[in-house]
Amino acid sequence: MEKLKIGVICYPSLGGSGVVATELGLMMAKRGHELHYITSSVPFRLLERHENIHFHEVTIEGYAVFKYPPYDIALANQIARVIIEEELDLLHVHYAMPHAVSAALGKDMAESDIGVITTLHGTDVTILGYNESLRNTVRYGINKSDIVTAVSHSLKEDTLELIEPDKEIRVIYNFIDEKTYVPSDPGTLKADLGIREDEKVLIHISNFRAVKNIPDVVKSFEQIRRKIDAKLLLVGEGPEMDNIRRIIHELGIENDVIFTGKRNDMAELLAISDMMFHLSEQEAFGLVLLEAMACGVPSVATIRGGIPEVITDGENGFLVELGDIEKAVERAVELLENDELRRMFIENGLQTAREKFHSTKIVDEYEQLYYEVARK
Ligand code: GMT
Repeated sequence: MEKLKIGVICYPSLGGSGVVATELGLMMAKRGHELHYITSSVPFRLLERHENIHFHEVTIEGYAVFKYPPYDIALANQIARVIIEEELDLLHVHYAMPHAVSAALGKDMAESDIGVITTLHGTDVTILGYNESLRNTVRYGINKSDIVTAVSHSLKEDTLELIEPDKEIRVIYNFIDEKTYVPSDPGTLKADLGIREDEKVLIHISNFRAVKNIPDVVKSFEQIRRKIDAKLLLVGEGPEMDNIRRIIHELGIENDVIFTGKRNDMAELLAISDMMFHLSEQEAFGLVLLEAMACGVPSVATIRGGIPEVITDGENGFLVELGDIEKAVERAVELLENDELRRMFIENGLQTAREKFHSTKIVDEYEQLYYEVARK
């Protein structure tokens, strides 16, 4: 098959969409395609370099004259330049806002007929879709794309309902790199973090946005630790940090909660964890749930958005209603105390990750779309 030159537009900072865009690019590069990332900085997971991966930084010069630096325009300008100079075959855009709009503008500026695939990841629809002034812009970005994908059926349905686009939406699930996310030997990490061997470890990984509903994680944990010796690992950082620290202080559980900050050793952190706690208000997919599953860590999570497409309640994890702290505590204690149940969830979870979300299958699906829109 012909090797393609693919322009990738994504958010380079902490977040599942950047992770998926990066892992997908690395796997495509290994298949011989040439990837051109057009972003404001090197995507944070692009640690593993590959000769087929190139980076084109978006910079904004002379922004002091503007009240708001026009990033979207600068991005469009860079997209146009890269389309022409690198003779790209297609663009893969992650996140409708503003990337799909910048891609449409960049394509127009380049006077190009290049194919555009937009992948919807979540809050570009589930939060911005409620914003009257942005909904039309999201719809425009979607309608200007040749192919639109969503990371779950739930997100597809939300998009059709909230945005009412003229486009068909195809579902392609997220995936993880199975070489990185495997059950592994925890080494001394537990002791290094000051956790006793006999203590259970609950882990929450996110970008600490309000939508992650971390107060419920912390409040539930306070009740769980009354019954079980445990520590809570909070991995990542973001806008809710101060609020969460305040709640932890009010609950008097500072000594049992460990903030790790941003980390790249997710598999190692998961290796010392007994349970993933994820009580989001909104979640199009929940990539960290799949990462945990592949590492043999079962989750207690909310029945929201695409989460039930990843976790089947009572089979490979537990699902609870948003805000039902009592149930979340009950389920977490059950999972942490019942070894037989845990073993069953772990086995089923590993199987789900291997079969339903296998990277080869998902990367094949994207590759097929790439050939469908590529310039002939
Ligand atoms: O969850 C976030 O705040 C980050 C956001 C992103 O931009 O990466 O995540 C979204 O995309 C991920 C990858 O497809 C999904 O796993 C997350 O569920 C989705 N987040 C939300 O829908 C809130």
